[in-house]
Amino acid sequence: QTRGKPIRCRAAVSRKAGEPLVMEEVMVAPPMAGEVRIRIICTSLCHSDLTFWKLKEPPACFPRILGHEAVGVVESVGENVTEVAEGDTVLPIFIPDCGECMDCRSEKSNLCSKFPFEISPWLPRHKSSRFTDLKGEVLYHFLNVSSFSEYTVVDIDNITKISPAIPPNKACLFSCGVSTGVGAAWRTAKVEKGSTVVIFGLGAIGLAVAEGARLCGASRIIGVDTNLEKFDVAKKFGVTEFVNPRNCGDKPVSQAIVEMTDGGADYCFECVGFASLVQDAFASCRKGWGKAIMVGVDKPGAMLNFSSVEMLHCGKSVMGSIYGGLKPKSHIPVLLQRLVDKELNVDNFITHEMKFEDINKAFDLLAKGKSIRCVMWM
Ligand code: CXF
Ligand code: ZN
Repeated sequence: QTRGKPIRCRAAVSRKAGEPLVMEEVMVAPPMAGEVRIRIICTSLCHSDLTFWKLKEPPACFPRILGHEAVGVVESVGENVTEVAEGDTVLPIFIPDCGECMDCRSEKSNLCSKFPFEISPWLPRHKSSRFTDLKGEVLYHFLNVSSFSEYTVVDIDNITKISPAIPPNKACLFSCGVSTGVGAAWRTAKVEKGSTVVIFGLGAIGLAVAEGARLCGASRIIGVDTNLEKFDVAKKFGVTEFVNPRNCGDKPVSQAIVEMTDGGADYCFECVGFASLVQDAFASCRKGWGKAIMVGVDKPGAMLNFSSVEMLHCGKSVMGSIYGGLKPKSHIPVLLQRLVDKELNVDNFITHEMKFEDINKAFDLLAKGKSIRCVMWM
């Protein structure tokens, strides 16, 4: 019985920016009120883990346990937790869904105001860490999840219960990447049947947008990327046409897209994380109804630059999308049902699987752009 006691287990600790993670024994305290301690079954690597591993300035902090795409089993629950019980299979999800605040009660938002999203080193409710190393030094949390550990503690508002029948290597992808992209098409943009969609950046998130757009019945899915190798892969995800901005001659890429689409696309997604590309996405949208959706994460302080007259006269919109606009507790079960019904396909996202202890190899593969998703088994 481990309930109520600290657990000693293995974790991959990020001790210094950009340096290999250190596989070490750590102590994981029991969950406090409103928290859940979970045993991680498997975890995958998202580009945001890499971003915060490399980052030298705040909000970076070390030593930290990164990781936020995972699936696990509840080991024990803190006081006042009734929604899940020991043995339940759960997805930890970085954005909270308290179900009670004005935003969580609204269908229109996924931005909880009880625990506003922030990249904090602490668990949101008690503003403290459940991790220490064997010397007693505090290890910081990451994105409310910290899944690069055999056990972690997560707030109940960041937990979605799922069916144990779903293969864990597929389930874990819904913690972040797949949901972010599919949701951006389904919930944020609300792509309709017959739409023309343009995706800037064919990494994991862009490919997930393609899967979401396909699911919504888009007729044309145009992928934009400077890396030609991405095009072969993207075909498997339903991307029907390609544009390489370096092959557009003197034309800006948006002009090439406007010409291809006879006036502009219905929905254009920025999935790279360059503020300047949001302008290209916006310029590629059709006047009157086109929507540019920001999915990529640029550096803090990056600004968008639009002419106000152009904005006023064109009738287009720009939208931000975090976690694909999905409400974890109500929308993830819907997406997982579509996976079970074989409407949604995530097999092609999993390019690598390995043991958790090989995590530094997984970092290397993603940093070199050789993997889409690498699932690591505990
Ligand atoms: C991102 C979303 C925007 C802030 C940083 C983390 N989410 C997951 O990868
Ligand atoms: Zn992520």
